[in-house]
Amino acid sequence: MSETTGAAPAAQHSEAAPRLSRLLLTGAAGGLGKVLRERLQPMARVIRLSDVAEMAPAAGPHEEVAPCNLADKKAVDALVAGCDAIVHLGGVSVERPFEEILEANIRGVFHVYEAARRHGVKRIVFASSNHVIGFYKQSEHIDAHAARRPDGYYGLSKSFGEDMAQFYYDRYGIETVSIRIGSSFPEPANRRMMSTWLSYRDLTTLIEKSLFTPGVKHTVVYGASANRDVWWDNSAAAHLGFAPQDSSEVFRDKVEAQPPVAPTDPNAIYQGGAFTAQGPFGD
Ligand code: NAI
Ligand code: 15L
Repeated sequence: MSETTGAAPAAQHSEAAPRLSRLLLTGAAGGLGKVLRERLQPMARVIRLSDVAEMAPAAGPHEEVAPCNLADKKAVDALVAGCDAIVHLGGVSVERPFEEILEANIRGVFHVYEAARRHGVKRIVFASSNHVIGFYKQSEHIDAHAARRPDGYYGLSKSFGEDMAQFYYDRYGIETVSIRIGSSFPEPANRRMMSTWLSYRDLTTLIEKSLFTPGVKHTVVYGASANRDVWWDNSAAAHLGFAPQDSSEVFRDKVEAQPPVAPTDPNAIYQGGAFTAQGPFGD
């Protein structure tokens, strides 16, 4: 059965004790953060919600709010203290001038890994993005070993984050699953997203697998639902056992009722769609 709305099911603390004591969720005030804070609740006794933006709704049971700018190294160090795993969603999530990306995403991810090293956190789930490989054509099928082809400064920052994850595994044994999220919204907004869509239910499952599968080292996995025309092969991440349950197919009639996209439009050519044509900035 497909999940067609963004509404979260009621989260419940089951009879079994949650597997984590304190889970840090960065970017918790953002689009995915708002959805995940409830869905991840059964996995941790407490979820520490962090963002530079105001947290709404305010903390509920099993939640605590810790405002933090990821660009502030000391603040991130204090943020991570006392946590046993991190789901790192925080940062600039679209293409922007390099200086903005540098602070939130590049310095930010360094600060998160340094704090994890200092405080003994051994598992991170990194919200990477399809924009790490955005310059592949939609006619190409790739796996996690394909050379990266970032489609902008944002994609570059996620590529850097994946390298950071690999380095901190090789040097310090901190394990990460980098999820190259496609398009995680209540429903696909356009034809391109018919391929890239990731339902909230499948995202939640993938994060759970990423947190609790033993021995992931640094795994790169594509985050897409079981869509008809998916471009990504997840065989290199088979050990996660991720089997998406949803498909964009239930939205096909609605999406295909939209005006056609010109064959020369980046949205019809590249996996990264319009991101491949944004910028330059500040000329
Ligand atoms: P979002 O933009 O709604 O949320 C990001 C959050 O990060 C915001 O609440 C923002 O205030 C916070 N943030 C930005 N700069 C910060 C800083 N310097 N310090 C602390 N917090 C800061 O994005 P969304 O859609 O929720 O995505 C979450 C993560 O997943 C992002 O890392 C994004 O790049 C990634 N992602 C999301 C996709 C999607 O389809 N929603 C697709 C691919 C990747
Ligand atoms: C992303 O990385 C963005 O964070 C999200 O807002 C969408 O634009 C998504 O990619 C996408 O490619 O659809």
